[in-house]
Amino acid sequence: MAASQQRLFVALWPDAQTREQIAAVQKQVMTRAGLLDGAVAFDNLHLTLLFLGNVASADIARLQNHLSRVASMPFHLMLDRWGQFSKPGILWIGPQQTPAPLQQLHGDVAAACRDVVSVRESRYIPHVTLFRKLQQLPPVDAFEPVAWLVDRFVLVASNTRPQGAQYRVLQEFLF
Ligand code: 2AM
Repeated sequence: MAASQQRLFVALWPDAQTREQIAAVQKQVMTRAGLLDGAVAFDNLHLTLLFLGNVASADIARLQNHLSRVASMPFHLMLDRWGQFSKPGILWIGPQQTPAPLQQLHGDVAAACRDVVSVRESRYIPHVTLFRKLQQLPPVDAFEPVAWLVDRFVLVASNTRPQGAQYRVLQEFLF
């Protein structure tokens, strides 16, 4: 029987080369700080555009339809700064300056989703989480900025399990 609802989010999903570069930054911290736990799994690395939470399965096709109307030009995104959310021990990398097309895309995705599901307003901080649930945030060094050519976004279903989240890309939306 199909689940009556799914936990969803909209994200930028790194291409293979960008994913490797992000993972290299993650590895650099692990090696230097001797971290054993908390690293986000390689396949799960992503940048959230909008977290939707639980969405009724019956609404997903309509959501996909609305998202397919979101347009953008491809744009460059430079991941060149560290950031942290100290409460859940999150360490991330993100852009020093949010490119205008990314801010626009976030707004357009939110507007498209709002027609179908309720979307909470909060300040958008674009980031790729590298580590979660760290007891102590490790010292971080300068890193080789990751240059990402963004030409699509994805709708993702998240299955939270005790051994970690499992993500499944439901649809890719090319610009
Ligand atoms: P995070 O990387 O900072 O944890 C899937 O859970 C994605 O949605 C993650 O990238 C997560 O961001 C993001 N997200 C945003 N708000 C969330 C929330 N309230 N609960 C869970 N994930 C959230």
